[in-house]
Amino acid sequence: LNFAIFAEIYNFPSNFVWGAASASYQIEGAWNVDGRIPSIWDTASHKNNSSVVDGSTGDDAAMSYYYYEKDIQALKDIGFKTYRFSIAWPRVLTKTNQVNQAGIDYYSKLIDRLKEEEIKPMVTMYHWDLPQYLQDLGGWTNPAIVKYFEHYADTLYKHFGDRVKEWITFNEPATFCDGGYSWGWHAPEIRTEKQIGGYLCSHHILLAHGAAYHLYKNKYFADQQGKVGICLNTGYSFPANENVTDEHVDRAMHFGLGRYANPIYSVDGDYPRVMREAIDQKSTDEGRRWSRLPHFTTAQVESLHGAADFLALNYYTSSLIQPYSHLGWNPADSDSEIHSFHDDNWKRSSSSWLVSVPEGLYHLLLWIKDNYNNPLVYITENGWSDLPMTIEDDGRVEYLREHLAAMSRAITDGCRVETYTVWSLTDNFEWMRGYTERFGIYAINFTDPERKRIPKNSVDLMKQVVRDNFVEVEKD
Ligand code: PNW
Repeated sequence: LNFAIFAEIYNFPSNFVWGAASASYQIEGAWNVDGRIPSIWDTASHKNNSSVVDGSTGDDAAMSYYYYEKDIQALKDIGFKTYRFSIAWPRVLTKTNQVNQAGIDYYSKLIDRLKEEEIKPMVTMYHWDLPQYLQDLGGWTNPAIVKYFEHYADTLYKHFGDRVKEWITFNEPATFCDGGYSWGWHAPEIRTEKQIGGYLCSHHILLAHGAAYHLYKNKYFADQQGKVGICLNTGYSFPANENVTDEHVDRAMHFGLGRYANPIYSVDGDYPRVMREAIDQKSTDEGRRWSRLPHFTTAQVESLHGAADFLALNYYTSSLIQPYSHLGWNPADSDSEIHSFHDDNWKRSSSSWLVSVPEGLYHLLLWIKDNYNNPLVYITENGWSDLPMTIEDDGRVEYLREHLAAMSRAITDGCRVETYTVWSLTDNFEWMRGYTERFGIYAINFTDPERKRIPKNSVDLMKQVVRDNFVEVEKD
């Protein structure tokens, strides 16, 4: 049986950039060496009865602090031209906001080595490892943090901006703001009533992003000529049945993606109107003196509006949606009053939240094009989980094929997607799931002191895609 005969081919533009992604706390290890100060993930994973399911930590992880050459080799073997990694804030600045030279030296070395191999560094400034001393001040719920982040960004531009031309301020605030400050299932594990903490977090994240963006434009752009964006994650919301309208879909999208994207990328700026009105009204009804969703001043709205050179998008999965009003019951206390769930037919990964919906990526990209005036988009994460040491990772191969095909179709339909970095280069510390769920295209046995990077079948797929600039998908 010749596979090619039964395959459809999806092409990519000739200048398309392929790569892989990672994050500091998930891979580096070396948590207490060379002046690194504690982060909220050290606190969460070290405490007694931690919420990490297997009781593990990122203390050693993939040991990329020592074995970064193995990561570079793994990228090189595929032919990847970009590497998205994050810098650990607790490695590069001390508690008194002085430079920690050892931390700077580590990233400088990594960046230089990547450039020698002609792999472009794409740097995330914040992938969830907040210095613990800042959390002790309230973390992202305290407006004072905006200044700390701006100074951190300044430090990164100053030391690395000569070589780094793609900056991502934040990774997935939708995950860590509500996870960390509303529901409490992510570090710093704080629960607050009715998302008050999560809304404060997203508000200050947006202001901190704006500050970092304008700092770059005013102080560094003339010399460094790079781009600054923010990384947002969302699925697409499919109507569960014919009674669910486009308005419901837009409402779900605005409460999810729009909460972060509208202030920066929409035509008018500021939070989505549906969100503003709903939360203000509920806050009044709850007897509050002010809204749970903070307000931007007019100057802040204007300053955030257009404050990005690209949109970094993480896409994993999608949902079916139905408004509460159709259900006649309240499945959850949510401000959007939209219930989302999975179709039983969607293929399941090893992560309970992750089902395969390639069509969602296609619809999401078109929704972004239509709602945000067709911004430049980098897909900075997309990936699939399986069990440890699954080298024959056929589930991932199929997931990646179908999602790359969906991306190709969106590009054909006018979306400006120019880069794709798969999540993740290697197996790593998967947050509260510890080492029980694996996202790498290279496997790691975490009891192996050498942390050998072992190619899974998806490495062969990515080699072929990079070489040919097309992907084949089996026909039904
Ligand atoms: C992302 N969801 O997190 C993160 O950026 C990575 O650090 C992480 O390892 C990866 O995806 C896999 O989990 C997400 O529930 C966490 O939809 C949860 C969701 C999406 C992304």
